[in-house]
Amino acid sequence: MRVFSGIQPTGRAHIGNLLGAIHQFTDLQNRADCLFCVVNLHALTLPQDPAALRADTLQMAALYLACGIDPRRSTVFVQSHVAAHAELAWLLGCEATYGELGRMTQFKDKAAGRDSVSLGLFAYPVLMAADILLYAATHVPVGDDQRQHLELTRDLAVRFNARHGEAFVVPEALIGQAGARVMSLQNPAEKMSKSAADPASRIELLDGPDTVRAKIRRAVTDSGREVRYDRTAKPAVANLLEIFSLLSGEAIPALEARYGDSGYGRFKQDLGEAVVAALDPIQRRHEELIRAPDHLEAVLADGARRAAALADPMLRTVNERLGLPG
Ligand code: ATP
Ligand code: LTN
Repeated sequence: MRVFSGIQPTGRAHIGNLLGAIHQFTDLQNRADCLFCVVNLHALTLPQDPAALRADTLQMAALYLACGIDPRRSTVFVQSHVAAHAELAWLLGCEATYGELGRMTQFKDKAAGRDSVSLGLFAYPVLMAADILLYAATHVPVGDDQRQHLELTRDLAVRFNARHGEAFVVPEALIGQAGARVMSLQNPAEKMSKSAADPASRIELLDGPDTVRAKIRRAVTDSGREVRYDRTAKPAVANLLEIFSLLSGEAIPALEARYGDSGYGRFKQDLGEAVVAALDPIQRRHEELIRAPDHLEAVLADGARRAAALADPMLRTVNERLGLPG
């Protein structure tokens, strides 16, 4: 079992990234060969400030470690340190079609309302396919929003193998059940997202205790005052219950039993404290890693070496299949 996944270093990671993606990563590293990447080339698909991107890249790598990814067990690296990602993306881009890329819902969402859309934003899923296929990954843990990109990755692998000869492993998505789709605190019909304009819509992993408490207090709830898990009738409360359960380890029925009739006030207050308690150790470890960046930089340099040692032979095979001289 070879696992690959990536998170963009744009803005601040939030509890959706933690519950949908990173919790799966820390679980998988105990039973699979894992690579976890900070996908900074993907971040360039939307305008970025260079100094902020540099800082956010290190911050995201520090968060991986702070959340429990162990660099002795997993390979942790930065996408732009391994040139093979961009090279394979070009080659796969020659297999992908305009029609299939235009059908990607993430592209349609991110392109909507912009008067100019870059080739990079359009080709985003091709670079993602390159990330995965380079390492012959068998499994890709992601949140529910990445399902369509994984299907495209599989299609590209199958198409390349059929046209040019066997080169790629066809990967499977690993989408957890609980936590795969944490919703916005301000609009339970939208997923919690780094790029949403309103910071009150998400709890960032580095939000201080008072910010966390205030965001939970301000989170929208549904009509009525009963704390009950019902995704259709009570989507906002159901989302808060899921977050509470996943971060505290208590089952949802136990939470319903405790808070069912006591109104939203006490429920939100205790949820705020549960989130603060879950984030505290992550923030302490993150702070230590950022304060002494030598360790982090050494981890990333070693990660890039290990990743390149796997990627380079795959790129040679692909070049060979396509008739590119070695
Ligand atoms: P944006 O919303 O700006 O596109 P993002 O918050 O989705 O950014 P990514 O780096 O694109 O962040 O996602 C990293 C991982 O976190 C992916 O596996 C993604 O599926 C997962 N993820 C993102 N948002 C959520 C969410 N609300 N619930 C569960 N998982 C999520
Ligand atoms: N598109 C992903 C981030 C990403 C990724 C990957 C995830 C880029 N490359 C490879 C898994 C495997 C997202 O979450 N928005």
